[in-house]
Amino acid sequence: MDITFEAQKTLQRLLAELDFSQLTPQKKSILIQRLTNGFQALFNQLFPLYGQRFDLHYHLKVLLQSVIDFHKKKCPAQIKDKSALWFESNQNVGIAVYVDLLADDLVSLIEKIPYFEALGINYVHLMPLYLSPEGNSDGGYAISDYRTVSPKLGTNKDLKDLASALHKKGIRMVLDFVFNHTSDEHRWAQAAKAGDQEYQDYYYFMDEQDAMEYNQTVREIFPQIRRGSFTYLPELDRHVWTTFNSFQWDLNYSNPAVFVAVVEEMLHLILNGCDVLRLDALAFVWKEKGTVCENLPKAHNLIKAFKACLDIAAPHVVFKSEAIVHPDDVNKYIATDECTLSYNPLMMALLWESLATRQTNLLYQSLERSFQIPEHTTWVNYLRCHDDIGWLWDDTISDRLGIDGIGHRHFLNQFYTGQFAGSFAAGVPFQENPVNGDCRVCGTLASLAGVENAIAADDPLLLDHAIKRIRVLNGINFAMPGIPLLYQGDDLGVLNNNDYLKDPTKVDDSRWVHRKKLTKADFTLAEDINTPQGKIAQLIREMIQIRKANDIFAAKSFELISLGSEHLFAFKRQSGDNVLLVIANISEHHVPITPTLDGLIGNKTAMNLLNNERIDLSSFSLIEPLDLLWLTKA
Ligand code: OTU
Repeated sequence: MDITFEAQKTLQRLLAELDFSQLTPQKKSILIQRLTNGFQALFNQLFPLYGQRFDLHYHLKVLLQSVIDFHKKKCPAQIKDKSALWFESNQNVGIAVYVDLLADDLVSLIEKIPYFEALGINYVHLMPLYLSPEGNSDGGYAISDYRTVSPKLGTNKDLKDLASALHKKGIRMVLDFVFNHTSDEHRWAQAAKAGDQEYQDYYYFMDEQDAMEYNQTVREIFPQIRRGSFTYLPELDRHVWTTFNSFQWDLNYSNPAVFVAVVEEMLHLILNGCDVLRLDALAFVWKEKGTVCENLPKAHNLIKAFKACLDIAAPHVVFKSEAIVHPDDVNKYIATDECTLSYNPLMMALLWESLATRQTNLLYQSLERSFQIPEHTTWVNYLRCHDDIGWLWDDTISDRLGIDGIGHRHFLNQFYTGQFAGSFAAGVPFQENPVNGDCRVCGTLASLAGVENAIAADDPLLLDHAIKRIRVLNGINFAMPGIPLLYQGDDLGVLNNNDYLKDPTKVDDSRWVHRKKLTKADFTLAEDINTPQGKIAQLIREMIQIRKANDIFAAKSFELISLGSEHLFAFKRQSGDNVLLVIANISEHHVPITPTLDGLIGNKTAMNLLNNERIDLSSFSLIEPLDLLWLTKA
């Protein structure tokens, strides 16, 4: 079969059947142009998924009609900067916030825009804000209606107004696209529960035997909530696939009607005015019996098909991948025809790993293998987010370094939950697996880096170290190629918060320890430079300003540099004659460097951008404890 010929033939037939009326002639011609350019890519991805379906033509017609109808609707004012490669700029600095934890609702969040501006933020990820079940909704990741904003946060109009207000200030809005599952209160799930066969086919309903077979090869994500990946529905005597909580039902993408329906929901999200869609839990979207049901090749066909729809319907929007999986699998989602942006969970986890071990070998070796991604795609670099930290690295690399993967992960969990003698960290375990002992870690940046324990011990040296650790981590994060992403409260040095233990809907989910309602007091504390919080807030603000003021932070050429010590991490960025050499000492000791730096910088003197000090490189050979340098030519 000639797939190009088939695609063109199908498109010609569809164009004759589709209803373009009500579109202005200009919109119609743009859309036909995009369809002509983009249909092949869509067809190429859908054919392997649904080519055997007798009704594929019907589904394609419904799909494209939805794209046409989308163009009849009005979007909020777009951002002025129309550069297609905006994500490569050093002006980008992001933050992830819960609407009701930073403000109260969408209307009051508009009042926080000056705070974003003062911090230098131009990319705001609003955590899920759609209608979701009362009580536990997995922090909003169980969606009951993609088209309706949660009434607790406001109205759809409020969200559009917020998008316009952000855009006016040059700030991009990021929304979640939670397409692996819906809540069990979504109208599709309700219909399925009521016995509607059409909607039961939207999910994975099966008998016990089948569920047991799948469970044999599928990883457990929330083992403390429930064993296995299924939830029994007594009223139907069926098991439904629930990778996460029992109220989050996985969508069945082997059914083309689900793909089409979810594209329609995606277009509704875009009507709110977002610039980036964060693809939640994308590793799980395709399932096949006898496999791990994660990162399967057809998951990529499916995501590329969504992307092809996006390119036809709303090419100004890009996808961000949220794959918290093996690094090789993380990278497979990153491509100009799949996800333009991706979280960088490998660097995040290994920065914490190196702080604990005071060794950077695993970080170096892992980034050497995985940091390079295709041209015109970008990492989103972060230190903390709303989720736990999982120790995901490639074990062939740790093996090569003589590190036992299982033992080392156990050590890291002990270390970051403060059970390892001498640990500086005050984290909390998350989802300990009773069978294999797996566990992840929660906590705010400040608490994990040692601020909480240092304050409790009233020890100025420990506190100094903790703040320097935060400086080192941020200094790497803000200087690596990619978009640095802050997590709400970490810019204010907020500590862990135990209020969730009193809330029955949150007590079983320790991620709430780092999801604190930010109060006036948190902001006031961060304004006082004599407090640890004030020092943290200031160092982060300064780094952002320096990053934005120097084009070198947009340089594409990137190289990891070894300075001859396992306690150091260094890298170099270069653009023409312009050089940035970043050196971080992740230990509490003075560390000598073996090579002289003038060769690396291409000059006898350097300037440390962080304090404007000139350094004579011929005599510079010692890095201070937990120090961080951003060196350029003086
Ligand atoms: C995501 O994370 C979200 O970030 C979580 O907040 C949600 O609970 C979850 O999906 C369900 O919507 O298991 O612990 O990549 O690690 O997708 C976090 C695999 C999660 C998972 C990730 C998921």
